[in-house]
Amino acid sequence: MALPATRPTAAVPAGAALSADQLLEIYYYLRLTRTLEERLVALYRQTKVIGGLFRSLGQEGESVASAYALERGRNQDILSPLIRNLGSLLVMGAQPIEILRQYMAKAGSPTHGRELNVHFNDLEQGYLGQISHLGDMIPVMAGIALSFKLRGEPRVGLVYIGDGGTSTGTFHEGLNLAAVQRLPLVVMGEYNHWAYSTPPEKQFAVKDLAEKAKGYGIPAVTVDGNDVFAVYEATRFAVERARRGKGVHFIEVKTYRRKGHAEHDDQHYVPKDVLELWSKSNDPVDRFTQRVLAADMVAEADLKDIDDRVRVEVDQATDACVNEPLPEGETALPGVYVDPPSADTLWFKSL
Ligand SMILES: Cc1ncc(C[n+]2csc(CCOP(=O)(O)OP(=O)(O)O)c2C)c(N)n1
Ligand SMILES: [Mg+2]
Repeated sequence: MALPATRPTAAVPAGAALSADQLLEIYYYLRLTRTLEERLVALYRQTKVIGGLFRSLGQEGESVASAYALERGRNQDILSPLIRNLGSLLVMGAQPIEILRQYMAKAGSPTHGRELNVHFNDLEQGYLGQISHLGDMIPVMAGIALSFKLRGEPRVGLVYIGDGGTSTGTFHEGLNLAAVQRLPLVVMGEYNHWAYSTPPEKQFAVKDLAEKAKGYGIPAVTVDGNDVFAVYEATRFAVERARRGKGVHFIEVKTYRRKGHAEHDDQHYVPKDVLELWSKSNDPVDRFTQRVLAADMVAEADLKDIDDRVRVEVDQATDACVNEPLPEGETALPGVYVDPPSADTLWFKSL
C-alpha cells in the first residue's frame, strides 16, 4: 500500500537556508517534544497525569518547523497551538517543567491546576493557549492579527486547525474576516487523517483543506507535513508575506496522527498496515535526521549530544515536579471570574 499522496499545489520557495546551528536547534526541539511525550506516557500509566494525554507522534516535524519560522522573543510573533502542537509551544519557549506541571495539575503549574495539558498562555513569550472549542482560535487569532495591523506593528500570528476543526462555523467566519481585512495571519491546516475516529472522507467532500481557504480568496498551499524543510520554508514564506502587509496565507500540511485521539483510545479503527507504513518510512524525526546526516549538514556526534542533553533535561524536570503538591480546594475560585470571591459572592455558604 502506498502512502496517501501529498500533492503539493505550489512551488515552495527555495533558499530559506538554515545554518548548522539552526538545524541542531530544530533537532533539539524535535527530540525534546518526542522524549517529553514519552515521559508523559509513563507518568500517565502511573496515574500521575490528570485528564487526557494527547500525543503528537508523527506530527512533531510540522509543529516545530512552523513555529521555528516565526520571529521569537519578547513581544514578537504569536501562535496559538492545538493539543498536538507541543513542539510549537516548546519552540516558543515553554519549559518542559511547565508542561509536566500542567499535565499533572500541580499547584505550581501555569494555570495552578485549573487547566490541563497545553491550555496556557504567555503572550509576551508568544503563545496563546487554545480553548477547547474547535475552530474558535481562528477568529481570536484574527483579532490579535488585527490588533498588530491597527497598531502598525510588524508582527504575525500563526494559528493551527485540525482537519476536523475545519468543519466548524467559526473556522469559516474567522478565515473570511482575515481575508477581507488582509490580516497578518498564517493558518496551518493539519490534515492528519483523523478527527477522533472520523476520517476526512466522512468529514468533507473536498480533497484538500487548501480548497476551503481558496474559497475565501486566500492563497493556499499543500505541503508534505513530515518534511521539516518543506514546512519551514512554506511557513517562512507565508510569515514574511504577511509581515509585508500582503495578508493571510493558508498552509495545509499532510501528515498522520499515529496514536489514538488520546492515550485512552486504542485506535482500533485505524488500518494497521497504514499505520506501520507511516511510522516505518515517513517519520518526521527520522527523515530530518537522515537528511541532515546524508548531506553532511551536521555531525552525528552533535545529534548524539543533543539526545543525551534532552534525556537529562526531561529527567531533571520530572524529578523536580513529580512530588509537588496539587492545589488546595479553596484556591479553585480565585481568578475564575474577574473579582476574587468574598463572603458576599460565595452565595452557597449561606445555604
Ligand atoms: C466545537 C467542538 N466540537 C467538538 C469538540 C470535541 N473534539 C475535541 S478534539 C476533536 C477532534 C478534532 O479533530 P481534528 O480537528 O482533526 O484535530 P486532531 O485531533 O486530529 O489534531 C473533537 C471532535 C470540540 N472540542 N469542539
Ligand atoms: Mg485531525
